[in-house]
Amino acid sequence: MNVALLGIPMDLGAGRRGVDMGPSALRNAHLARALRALGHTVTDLGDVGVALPESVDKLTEGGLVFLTPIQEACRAAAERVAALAPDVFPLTMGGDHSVSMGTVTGNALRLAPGGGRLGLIWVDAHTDYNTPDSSPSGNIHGMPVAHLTGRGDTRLTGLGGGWHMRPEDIVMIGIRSVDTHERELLREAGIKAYTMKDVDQLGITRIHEETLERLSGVQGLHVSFDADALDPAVCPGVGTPVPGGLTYREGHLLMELLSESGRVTSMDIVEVNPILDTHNQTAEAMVGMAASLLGQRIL
Ligand code: 6HN
Ligand code: MN
Ligand code: MN
Ligand code: MN
Repeated sequence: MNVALLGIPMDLGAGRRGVDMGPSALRNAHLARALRALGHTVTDLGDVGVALPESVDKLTEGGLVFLTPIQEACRAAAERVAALAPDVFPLTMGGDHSVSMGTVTGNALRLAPGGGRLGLIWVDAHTDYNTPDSSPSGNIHGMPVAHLTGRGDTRLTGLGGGWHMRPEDIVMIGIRSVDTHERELLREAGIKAYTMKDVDQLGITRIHEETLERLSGVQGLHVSFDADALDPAVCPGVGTPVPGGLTYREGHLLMELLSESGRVTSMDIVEVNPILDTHNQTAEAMVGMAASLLGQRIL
């Protein structure tokens, strides 16, 4: 496969600094080499330009922290991804999770003019379904899924022209932290979310089967993998750690099964924060997840 790496070194959507160094940490953990070893042709497209927080004068607009520079970076990411050939597998590297508003939009626009029917597997401790009104923090990394479905500030819901994600084409896995009003919004929207309780009770195999069954009608499938979905023992280098996450094997099994399905067409790795990490452990774990999704097998 032709894999294109693209970094979006942005920490503007998170409440703290450092996650802008995620793409460097992933490159340093030999992401390209790991994928080449699997037989893929890997092209590193470099990074999308992102404004520095120090150079932005208007910090908060309508309850959204760093709205303008985040909108600009997401638009740039969407354009870069949308321009890639249909047979290329974009592996986009955050950055905080707000980058996925751009990458998911770009991948949908790649499917069809005006945006096709993309399935979204959101692997995360959080549902990231806050709107500007429901958000307790104003941090946009807690809001990307709501905006992708067309809820929230028009400057972020408009990234794909008129295109939006269908809520029924979204499945979340690894969930264990949801804000009060966010929970109501998620229920109203009818988005399927597998909590850690579901992971414990059903197991990854059944969740994988149900997920692909639910997403059987989509044209492409995007995996957005937030490093905080994995347990903080596996991925300590994240800004919003939550105990009780996916084990190392649960993460790999999910990626291995998705890989075997042959249906995944793009991936994000987000929220890797080397400042909070030990010895780049989090980036290394996430390189392993990408390798499993792109065909690495034990035997
Ligand atoms: N992430 N629900 C919290 C908020 O501020 O909206 C945390 C969001 C975390 C987002 O980890 O991608
Ligand atoms: Mn997230
Ligand atoms: Mn998260
Ligand atoms: Mn478990």
